[in-house]
Amino acid sequence: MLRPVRAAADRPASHPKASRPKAPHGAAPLVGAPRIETPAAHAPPRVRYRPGLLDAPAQAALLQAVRDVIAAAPLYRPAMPRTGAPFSVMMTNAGPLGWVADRGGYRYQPTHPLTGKPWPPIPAPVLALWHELTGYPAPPEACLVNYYAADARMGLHQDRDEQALAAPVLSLSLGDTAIFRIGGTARGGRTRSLRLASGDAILLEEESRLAFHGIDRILGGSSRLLAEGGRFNLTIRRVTPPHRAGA
Ligand code: MD3
Ligand code: FE
Repeated sequence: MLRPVRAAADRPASHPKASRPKAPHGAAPLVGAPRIETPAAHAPPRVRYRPGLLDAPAQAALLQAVRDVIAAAPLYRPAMPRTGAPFSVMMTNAGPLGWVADRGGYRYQPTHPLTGKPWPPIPAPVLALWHELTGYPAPPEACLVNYYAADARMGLHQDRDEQALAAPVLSLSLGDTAIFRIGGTARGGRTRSLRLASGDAILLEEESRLAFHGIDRILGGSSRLLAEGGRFNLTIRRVTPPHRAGA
């Protein structure tokens, strides 16, 4: 299974007003620290990180599966709700449900916003990795494919459009290395960063499931996997609670 780690390279709070004594938690309580905050709400959580999980043949097979998804459901550029400002990241999905963003908001829907067609099925190797790494008692419903050109970013956000918030989220990276940042469940707390390289997997569950996170930048040219350069990230999720097992 995945090994829980804490990443190096802790950073100070990006929000200047967020600095405050840490809430007591874990093995190192601070004497006299305030007891009002939810423990760890301002601290980056543990994440289960498996660097280099996928070897070169597995990365090549997963990349081909991503190409097949894009052939059926082309990458499109989402837009921010209300403002309509374009994302720098391009997206598509596989699975019965796909995550979309447009002026109308963020939501899951069964069809591609431009073609109107159902999303293609989640590729078999992705389903196998979900079951192997999560042990979750139901299949995923959404596999969001993000494509980052070298200048793309994703701002700090929480993923909370899913009803099945007790289910884990699995992320798989292909291509150029990304500088990933993760904080606590409260905006403005401490964050730390982690490099996500081609073939790495990260599993977000429990305390990390509602953590703020984002992609600060892509290290252009750091991988030769994609002929066009850039990075794919697959984010695999359960959206609706399963009927029998606990969601
Ligand atoms: C932490 N994607 O699609 S993957 C996203 O690299 C997203 O494309 C980033 O954040 C990417 O929503 C980060 C790692 C990840 C995925 C889901 C998470 C981290 C997460 C859900 C909760 C907490
Ligand atoms: Fe996210």
